[in-house]
Amino acid sequence: MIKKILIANRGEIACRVMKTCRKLGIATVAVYSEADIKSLHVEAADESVCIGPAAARESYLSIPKIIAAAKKTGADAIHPGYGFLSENAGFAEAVEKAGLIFIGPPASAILAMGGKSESKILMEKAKVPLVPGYHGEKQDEKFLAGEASIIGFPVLIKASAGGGGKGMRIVESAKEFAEALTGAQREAKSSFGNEKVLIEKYLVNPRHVEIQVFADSHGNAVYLFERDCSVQRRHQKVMEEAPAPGLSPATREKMGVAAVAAAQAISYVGAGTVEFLLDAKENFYFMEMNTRLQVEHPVTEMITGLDLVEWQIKVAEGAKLPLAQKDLKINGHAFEVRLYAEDPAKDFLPGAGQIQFLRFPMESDCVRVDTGVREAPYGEGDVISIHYDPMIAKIISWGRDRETALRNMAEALDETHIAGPKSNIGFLRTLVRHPAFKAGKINTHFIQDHHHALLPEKIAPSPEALVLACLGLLKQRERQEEVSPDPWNDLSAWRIGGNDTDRFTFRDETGEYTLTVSGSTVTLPDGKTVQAHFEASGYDMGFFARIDGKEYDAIVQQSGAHLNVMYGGHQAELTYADPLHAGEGDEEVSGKLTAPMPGKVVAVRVAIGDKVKKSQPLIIVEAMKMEHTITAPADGIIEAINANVGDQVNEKLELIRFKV
Ligand code: MV4
Repeated sequence: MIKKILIANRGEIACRVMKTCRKLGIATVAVYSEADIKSLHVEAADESVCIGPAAARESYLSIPKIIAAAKKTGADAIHPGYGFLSENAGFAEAVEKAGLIFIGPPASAILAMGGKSESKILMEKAKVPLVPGYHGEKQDEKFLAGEASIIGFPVLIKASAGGGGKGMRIVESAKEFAEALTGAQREAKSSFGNEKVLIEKYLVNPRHVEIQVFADSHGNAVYLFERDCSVQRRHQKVMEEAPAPGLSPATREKMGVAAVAAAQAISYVGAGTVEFLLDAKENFYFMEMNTRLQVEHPVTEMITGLDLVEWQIKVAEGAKLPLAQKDLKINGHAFEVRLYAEDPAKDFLPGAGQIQFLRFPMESDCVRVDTGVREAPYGEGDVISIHYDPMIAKIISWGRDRETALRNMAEALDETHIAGPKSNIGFLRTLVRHPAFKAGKINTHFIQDHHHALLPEKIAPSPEALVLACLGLLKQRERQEEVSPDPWNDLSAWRIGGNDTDRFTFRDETGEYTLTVSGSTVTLPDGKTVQAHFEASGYDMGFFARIDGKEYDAIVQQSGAHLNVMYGGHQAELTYADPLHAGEGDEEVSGKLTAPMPGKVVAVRVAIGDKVKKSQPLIIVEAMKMEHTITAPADGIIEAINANVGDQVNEKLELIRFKV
């Protein structure tokens, strides 16, 4: 029996594994890098070991450091999570060699599925359907061009060692073949150090449907049905669901049987996923096998009622699978969305930085949140680090049918609020309301095909958002003046300088908006008026508001001149030109100094605790071949430094915390 598990991972997955360990009474050991000292996964573990600097290569990817941490703490097993070392055969081997249990497949199974061409040869033998194509050793241009003609155009050239779409070329006709081959080989060589390619029939609008399989060490294997992960951008999943919408029971069974055959062909043990492409006629073709637990496993848990991490641990202990195929049933429908720190408007550019405000939806039988960060601002606000994946959380919904599950997801997203790093929350809210998505009309080109509906042009802030911004600022002023509030304040109580009217000017990319507040009458930029009132709510940035009789539960978060207005599924980002602090610029004198643009830190001129003079250079960031010097805004003290020389930093990432 396993008594103590070391989790060789961080964040959301580390927290997820610990949840099951707690349930089973298994002790947990977290490992962490210097960037993760204050992370939730460290706090949640029974014990923790620091394994090195922020850079993953020197911490979460260091096999010797992780094994040493397991030895030191007396763990008897290691769970690799996903990403990092989870599909590294050398790691699985090293863990076993150290006399520890690897909670994952045998190294031989990881290796068997490691190469695209090699795995396809094995799958062909096991009678798992493959896309018509050539995946052999011969690589000369004439031969491959001949194969392409036999397959029939369009064909797809793929890097044999590849993944994630790198080294992929669609070829429409024979005359384009030679040039496309040269390009694919060059990209394969530079990305994977190996120019070997394979040729396949190009499927025009396939769906990505994957089967969850489980095998034990006694030769038993089952499938836990499928997940549809077609909604992706840049080969990154954004939304997953189970079961696949519209899939016939007959195809489901055929795919399940094929996936189990794939697992058995490589003597698989543990949790694995067999990925297929599915065409419009429900033909399915093997793509690859992921020899680990996957990010999207919760949707399978929601429709089967099982705990896949619990199964992984039991199988690793040598137990038989808890259930046989005939005992497994699909119950209802589940969705998962991945909340990322990224900017959809900038082609999903990954973001980073300190979370200023974060509220998750209430969890229930129908809503689950898997995350590695804490809600804010109860604490200091966790940091989404530039060193790791920018996923903030996964939000998972369940319903008795697809429509109900999707409605539950839409509501859960409306209850989710985040400020600080830019996030894809607005994009996700739009996605779950898209008519084609609602109708289950999805394939791997969904985001591209519906780009305009999903990523609309920036529109002017709504009147409600502007009024709520005014109320938020007035509420803040009230707190600063420490006036004890009556419920439903008369706004005129917070007038400044004896004027009859307060004037607020906000800006965003769409323009400038000025509102005036006089008593409870707010005049909008277009001259119309509304009646507005507010009442403080439980936490600092939140309040209840009534605008022309309609009620709002709002949050206004402010950092410097930057305002985030969040209310019932809406978010507006505004710049507030504060007349009392005119000329101070965007950054507060005390507070955070942030990167002016994405770039590389080339010098750090100060240390924590240093006393500095106004205008003294603190950090130099190189971007677009120019150096940008960040200087002290006033005489003060350096409280924290969040960057090292050589770090790649994103715009608005907090580099230095500064105190006057
Ligand atoms: C394909 C394909 C169409 N036809 N193979 C993309 C990543 C790589 N793992 C496999 N990929 C694809 N292979 C054939 N023969 C279309 C894709 C593809 C894709 C697959 C799954 C999820 C998203 C995708 C987005 C674009 C292309």
